[in-house]
Amino acid sequence: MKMILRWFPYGDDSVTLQQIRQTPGISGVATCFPNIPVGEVWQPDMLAALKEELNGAGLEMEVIESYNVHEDIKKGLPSRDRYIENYIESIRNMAGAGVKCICYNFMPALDWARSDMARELPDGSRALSYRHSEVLAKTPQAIVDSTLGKSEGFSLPGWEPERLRTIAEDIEFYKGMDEETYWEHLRYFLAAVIPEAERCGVRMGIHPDDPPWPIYGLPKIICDARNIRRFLALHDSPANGLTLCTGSLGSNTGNDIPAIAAEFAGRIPFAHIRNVKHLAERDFDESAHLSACGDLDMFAIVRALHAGGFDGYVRPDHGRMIWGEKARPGYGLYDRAIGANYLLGLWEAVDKTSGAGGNASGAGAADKTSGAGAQE
Ligand code: DNO
Repeated sequence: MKMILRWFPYGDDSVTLQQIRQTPGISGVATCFPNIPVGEVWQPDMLAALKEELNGAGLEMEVIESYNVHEDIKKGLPSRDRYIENYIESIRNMAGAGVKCICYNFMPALDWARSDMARELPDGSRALSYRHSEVLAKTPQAIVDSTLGKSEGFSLPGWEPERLRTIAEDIEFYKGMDEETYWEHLRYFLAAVIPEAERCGVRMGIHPDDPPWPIYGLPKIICDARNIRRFLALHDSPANGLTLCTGSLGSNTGNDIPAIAAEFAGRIPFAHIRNVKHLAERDFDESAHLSACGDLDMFAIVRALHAGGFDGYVRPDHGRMIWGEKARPGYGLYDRAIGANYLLGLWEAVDKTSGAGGNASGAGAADKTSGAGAQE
């Protein structure tokens, strides 16, 4: 297990690499090029330069999030083959730069959606939140505008302005597509991409739909255990995996997240671990990571991953804005640093009491595993 933080290059982040490096137990970052239009190839020289910057700061660049899938691929248009070729070329280039895991999603038109980017919680902190009726009461364009308007000047992953320009047409387009056709488009993509990823030693981790239920008539497919099972079987390869986003899947109160972690642990290259607090079935706030602050049992999730032999990357997910911090919504330093160390603490406790001897690695963790079982 390696603990990492998400970080955005080219001055597009309020958090510095030194701050990340000084956060105990963090071995590297999950990063991306939000400035490159979706569908273009990520060239070796950009990847090499970014890797050098990160390594120079004492951090690894083994995870890319998000390398987005062009809408034409999701729509199944004839032009998809050209975009798939570009996708594969980028995977090769990433592997050449030492990338081992790529997080992507196959959500139509919209990436994640929230009704409020900075809802004030009772303790005065601010968090992303979702109220189903508020989302449905607004047009998709109004959601896009209010989301982008609350970005504190930073790019928002999955909400690239050039992609969102066609949001209304895209949503119209998908209205005519049934879920089975959408599954077929995903299968087509995997059939082309996964063998190449496998050859390159890269593990792909699809991000679940967020929220994991249909909005605006868009097909949502990566949203529960049954569909994750179907997805993994579409292309049965260790390179075809799931990004376990506990907050996305956990927004659906019917999902048993520790059970999902247990069942799929070996096919999870990357885990985004965060908590959610429901106010109603489809209304939730993103809470602090601690189990006591939300509805998810973080200990049970970490224990299930550990027991399943999880050997991927973990990052704390969206933090709240606390202590007066101003940052990209969900991606400030303080709450994520607290979350990361809470999760590292859980992992250490599970590891030392499991008798398994530990499979932790990552900065600051590598030296702690020896003799773990001996203390029982
Ligand atoms: C939101 C993130 C998502 C995620 C992408 C992966 O903060 O969890 O944008 O990175 O869906 O492609």
